[in-house]
Amino acid sequence: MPAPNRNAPFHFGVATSSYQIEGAVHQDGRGPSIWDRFCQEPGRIIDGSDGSVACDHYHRYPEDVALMRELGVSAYRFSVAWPRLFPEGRGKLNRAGLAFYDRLIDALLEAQITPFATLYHWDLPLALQERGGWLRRETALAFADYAAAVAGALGDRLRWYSTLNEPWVSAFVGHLTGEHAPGTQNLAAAVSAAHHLLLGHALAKQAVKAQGDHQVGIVLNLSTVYPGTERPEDQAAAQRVDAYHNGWFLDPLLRGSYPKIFGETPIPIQDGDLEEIQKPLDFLGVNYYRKTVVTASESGLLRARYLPGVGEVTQMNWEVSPEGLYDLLLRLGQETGGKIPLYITENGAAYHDELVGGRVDDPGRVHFLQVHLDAVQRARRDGAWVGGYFAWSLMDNFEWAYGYSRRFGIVYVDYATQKRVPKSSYAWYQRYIAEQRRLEAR
Ligand code: IFM
Repeated sequence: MPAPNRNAPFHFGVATSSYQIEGAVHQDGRGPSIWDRFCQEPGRIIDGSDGSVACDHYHRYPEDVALMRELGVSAYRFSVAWPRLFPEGRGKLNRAGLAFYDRLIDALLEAQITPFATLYHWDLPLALQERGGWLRRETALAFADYAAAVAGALGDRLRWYSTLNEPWVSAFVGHLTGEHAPGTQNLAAAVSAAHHLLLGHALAKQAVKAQGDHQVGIVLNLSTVYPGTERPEDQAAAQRVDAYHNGWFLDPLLRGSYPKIFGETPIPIQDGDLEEIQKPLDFLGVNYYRKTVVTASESGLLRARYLPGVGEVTQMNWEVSPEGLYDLLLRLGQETGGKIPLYITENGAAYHDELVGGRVDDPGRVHFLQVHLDAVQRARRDGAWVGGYFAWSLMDNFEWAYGYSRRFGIVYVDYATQKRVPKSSYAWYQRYIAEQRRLEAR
């Protein structure tokens, strides 16, 4: 596959992930994941729900692919569920689980939609967690074996791979704040998990590339961090928070070192790890939702206080801040020397959507998408190399610790009937894509 260049057609797409939409957790030999277990623990999920049925995409994928075809997207970002392929995390490949992705990819290609697969969007096989999960180096090795199996089985049609989705969330929300599976609360554990995730990324990238001429990248959740005032102490606080939210993964990937923000907390680096982790990416996926504004504080791990969003906020209380995306894209262009294409692999918003008379009107989301797409186009005009934009999400789904209480979709899902109802943002995005295609063709 030729390496993408700046003139390659821009992808407009939509994104989802396995545990958030598939359901069918007991079907065709899928093993349990850390999220199946986490959801069973009282108090972890605010509405007490889980992903066992979710959007039933496992059975309804033809309808979902038809929605994408109708929307006019040229790419779909989904994740492969590791426990479907390896119910115990490693060992014998479960062909029945693999067959689902075989069918999905065929349906996408038939609809002229390019599949972009993420290999890990947080659903670690429970069996691996029971042996220590991401705190163990062996999990990174198992991840590489799984990645090789995916590329070996699907690589004749699947060319685009993201190793990890938002490893910052897996490491810090899963192991420091404990709001996500596995629910640990320990800084040393988070730092260890982060390193093993990055090692897993590096080994999986190698393994996928050994299987064919594939494009392999990683997806990070990044946020532009601004100081609340010009005071030097607030600027220093912003730098610390930036090192935590962005630098903790960008620095080892782009520079081969970790930021020095956690004092003596040990990082389980072995000889050669950082060299592997720093090997060039084929693309960098950027998940962007909001900017971050901080001031200095006397307390807390980073001695910073996060300021609440001002102005327009989404249902998550995240401030609508497209300027943060513009600044981020230009910054990443500089940090990568303009040599790596950036893909906005997620961008979107939750709003209080209601189905009224068979319709869902979501002007807030339309506005959100519009201003962020404008920011992307402006950044491109100003020199950022961006290869695509994926709206999060194709449809409402299981929003992790928020259960089904937050709707991010451009398609409404009536969970009682599994009926899909395209929202007005879907119609808006459809018109936007068609218009961009017209402009490109001129
Ligand atoms: O739903 C999540 C997704 O799984 C990862 N990125 C952020 C989204 C919205 O919170």
